[in-house]
Amino acid sequence: MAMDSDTFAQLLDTIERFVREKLVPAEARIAEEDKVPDEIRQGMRELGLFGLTVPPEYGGVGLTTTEEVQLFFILGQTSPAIRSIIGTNNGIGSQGIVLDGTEEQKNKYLPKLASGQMVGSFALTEPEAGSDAASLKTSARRDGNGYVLNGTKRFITNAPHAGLFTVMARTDPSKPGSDGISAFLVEAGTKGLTIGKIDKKMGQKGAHTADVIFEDCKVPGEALLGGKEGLGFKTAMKVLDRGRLSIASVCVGVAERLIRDSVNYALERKQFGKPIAEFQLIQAMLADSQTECYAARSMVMDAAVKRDAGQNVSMEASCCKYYASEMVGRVADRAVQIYGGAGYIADYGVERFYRDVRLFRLYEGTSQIQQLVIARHMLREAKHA
Ligand code: COS
Repeated sequence: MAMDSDTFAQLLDTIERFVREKLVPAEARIAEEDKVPDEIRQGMRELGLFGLTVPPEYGGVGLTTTEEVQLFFILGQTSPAIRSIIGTNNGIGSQGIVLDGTEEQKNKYLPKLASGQMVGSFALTEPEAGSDAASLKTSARRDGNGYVLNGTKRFITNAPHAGLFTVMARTDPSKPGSDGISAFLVEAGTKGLTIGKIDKKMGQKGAHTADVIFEDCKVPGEALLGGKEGLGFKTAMKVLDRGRLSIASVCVGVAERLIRDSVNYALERKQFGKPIAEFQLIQAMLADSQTECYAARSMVMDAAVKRDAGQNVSMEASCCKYYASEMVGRVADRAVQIYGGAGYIADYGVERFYRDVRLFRLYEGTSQIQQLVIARHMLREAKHA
């Protein structure tokens, strides 16, 4: 249920202040040290930011999708790595349980994820199964009342910090596609589960990914998400529908930040005897960024409203993720151009965003996968018309 508008406005106000006063000043240090300081994690816990999308009956804030995207328009206005700290608990690391978990699984894990006491992680990708997620090879062989997992998951966000993994594994080897896949809730520390070394990434320093390796990792029968085999792929796809909208809203937030910084820089920086903001070629870049960002924001709001009204927004979520992630790439590129030489120098921070936003076009489905999902929906609808 939506919050009353005053309470929600207050929440947005608090987040806006937190971003401005605590997060933006810490950006350079986080990138330098490749670590989000404990006091920021704690501040995020105190503000309830780990449980924004977890229903209130399990200790979360229970934001509607419309509220969530508005919040991320604001929380996105800082280094994406900071958002990533709470990203999995609000998105792919909790939503499988919210959507398809048994009551027991919800009661056991959601309060811990909502409070930030436990970090949730989503283990779908494998060395040889990225875009083609349904070809995953990690196996879950039945063993007595439980299962034994074997396989390697790759580039798993927040894996080094996670207390719980939603793991997609094949329970039925006779079915090579999506039907044979089930989802499991596997706790960190389970014998046979190890985490690889932290990946060295192009950007988003402070947010960590790593391999998650299962070697004869035995889990109890209760670890099967929803208590039913064969539903894991569908759960993953539903989780990604919401995740993609959320990523799109973060892209809008980052773009708004970069546009603001670009405008301020253009007003300050003087060349040929006047601020560069007075030159029409600079104005054209600002106008293009603003127009595209506004388009992405409107798309995200429209899809969120539709989702809250109970409509299937798989296609819209892909449209939003596709457009917004490509848009923020162009906005970041123009920001570097407006800053000129300074845009290439680390002290100004713009080059860091330029690298950070590159990931948005890759994770939770590449731009090409979004195109494919969009086109499939269009063709399916046309066939059924
Ligand atoms: N919601 C619910 N069910 C869905 C769904 C969705 N959004 N998308 C697909 N499904 C269902 C389909 O309806 C189908 O069910 P039936 O067999 O009962 O008809 C089943 O899942 C398989 O779907 P599909 O045939 O479309 O699967 P494909 O193997 O062709 O793959 C893509 C679909 C490519 C879209 C999928 O693999 C994908 O999204 N890949 C990218 C993965 C990704 O984002 N990885 C990022 C890592 S996670 S951070």
